[in-house]
Amino acid sequence: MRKNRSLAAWREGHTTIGGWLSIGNGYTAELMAGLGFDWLCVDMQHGLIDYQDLLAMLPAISTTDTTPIVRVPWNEASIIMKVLDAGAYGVIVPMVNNRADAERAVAACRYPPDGIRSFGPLRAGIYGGRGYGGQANSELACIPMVETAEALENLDEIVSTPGVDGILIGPSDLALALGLPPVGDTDAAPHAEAVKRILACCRKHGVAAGIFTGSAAYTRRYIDMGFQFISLGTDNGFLARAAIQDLKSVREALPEREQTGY
Ligand code: 3PY
Ligand code: MG
Repeated sequence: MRKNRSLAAWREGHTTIGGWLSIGNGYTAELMAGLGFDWLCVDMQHGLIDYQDLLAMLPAISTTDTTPIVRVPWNEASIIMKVLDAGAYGVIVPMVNNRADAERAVAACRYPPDGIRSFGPLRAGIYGGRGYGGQANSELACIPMVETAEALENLDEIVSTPGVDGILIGPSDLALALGLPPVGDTDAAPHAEAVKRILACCRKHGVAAGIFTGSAAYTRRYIDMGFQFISLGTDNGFLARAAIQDLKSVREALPEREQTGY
């Protein structure tokens, strides 16, 4: 079976940099994959992406060595199994609140006897190649998100759930959980403390710690703290930031009365 390069890097203690895909399009997925991210996450929770889009985006990512990961809309076995069958090598599961939620996510990612995944890896078998059925349980990453008040209370039991390969912090929902505005890249003390606590818990249990960001500055900070998988930014965010910057620079060169546009 094709190796999961990102999961192997986490197991060896390395740091990986990923990107986030919110635009449901094979072309933008291929463009982003060609830029050299270690992994890309196709976001079916908040991204404007449905299953037909996913079927174009995963093969687009497969033109490169970038690891294809999918965030499912919710912790439901049916969609977890369908994205795995389409060739996802990692599944990010939002809003995991307790041990039972984490166990449910893991079970959906693993074939019996380790879990309840049903067999039918239509595209996954092509992408993964020979040996997929026998090796999938140890090659595919199950990544619950910690981003709620309840999850903070049950942190140890979530992180130590057998079969959990990584924990992804959702910083905006975490901010809401702490009574703060939903801003992910924040210096607010309770947020920074919660992030540190989650990271320490992952280290204690030998689980890779990951976090979503919207900036190079926060990505660098989280690399220095020891996070092993960090999302640097989103396709829509990169596009908007570059367009705003260029538009601003040329508008500033116009006569003052034309600077605001027509
Ligand atoms: C969050 O910040 O809550 C996320 O889930 C990132 O997408
Ligand atoms: Mg979230």
